[in-house]
Amino acid sequence: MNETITEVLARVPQSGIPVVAPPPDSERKGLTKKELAADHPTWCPGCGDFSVLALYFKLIEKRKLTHEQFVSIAGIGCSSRFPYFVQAHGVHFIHGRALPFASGISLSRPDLHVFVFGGDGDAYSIGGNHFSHTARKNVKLTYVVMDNWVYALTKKQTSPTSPLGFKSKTDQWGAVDYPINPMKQAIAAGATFVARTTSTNPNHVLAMMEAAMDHDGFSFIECLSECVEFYEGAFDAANPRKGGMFKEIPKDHDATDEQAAYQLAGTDFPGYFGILYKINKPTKNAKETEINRGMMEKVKGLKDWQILQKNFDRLK
Ligand SMILES: Cc1ncc(C[n+]2csc(CCOP(=O)(O)OP(=O)(O)O)c2C)c(N)n1
Ligand code: SF4
Ligand SMILES: [Mg+2]
Repeated sequence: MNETITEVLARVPQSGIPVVAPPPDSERKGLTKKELAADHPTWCPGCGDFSVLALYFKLIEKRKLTHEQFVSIAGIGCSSRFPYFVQAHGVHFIHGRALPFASGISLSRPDLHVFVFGGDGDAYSIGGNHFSHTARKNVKLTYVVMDNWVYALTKKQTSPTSPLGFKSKTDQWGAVDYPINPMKQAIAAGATFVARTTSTNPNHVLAMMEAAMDHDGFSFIECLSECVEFYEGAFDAANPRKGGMFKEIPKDHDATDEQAAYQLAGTDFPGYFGILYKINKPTKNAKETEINRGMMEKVKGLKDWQILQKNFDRLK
């Protein structure tokens, strides 16, 4: 009996793709923070991005990952310089295009942990469309957006998350455009894991990264990360050391409830921190693996040129 594509896809196991990379060879040791630290980061002293980098090293060390098990990818921006500072496989790609590049890696090497880093401009302006589409496709990767509410590398322009009234080189009299809400956008686009954290709370950043890495699907972390040069004090209200408040998501929040997650995401700044939304649904990786498996079955025993010939014959 011929199955429809929907029937085929319905058979795709949710865990069709390994959630974690295969364990390293017993002789291989996991990387240490010391081994991972590359050149001296060129960020300004006090930049929030240092904390995210240090916690990424901690994550790799804690999970005993080796070079062949993960990759770090970024677009362009101060935050996107990230892969330069990680002594491991990585790519510093085009502004706003880190996600499509990372998707290609994830789909062709689903055994890898694919981590993508970037800023609010990279993610929500020039890369805004890729953000929505990667989320809806549920490509298995972790996207950490280091949001400083400004274009920092290019020296202070208004970003999509800059609040109303923010004075910048592009809004000398104060920003007039309403800022976006990244968590709401991610939920609406179909992301299956949406979390929010802040670089001033290291334990929380690490916990979010660990949970994201273990999620079988598109995991998104909105991480507040202060630009001390062009938006000093932006997140003081979320930092208890600066007289602010760090409120974790209420314990009784049901992270599978889309409406509840959307509502929490809309809470006025400083809002809530933690996992707002998390559901399981088949990844693009799992679906494509299944399609590939089916195709391989059909062409079993044929030589490459015969498969090619078959394809061209079909196009006639
Ligand atoms: C196609 C293209 N357009 C514009 C730029 C200039 N540019 C480089 S980084 C950047 C914004 C970076 O802001 P964000 O992503 O928030 O990173 P941050 O520097 O704040 O960490 C812009 C507009 C570019 N490099 N490429
Ligand atoms: S300009 Fe801002 S975001 Fe860029 S390195 Fe300096 S503090 Fe960090
Ligand atoms: Mg920015």
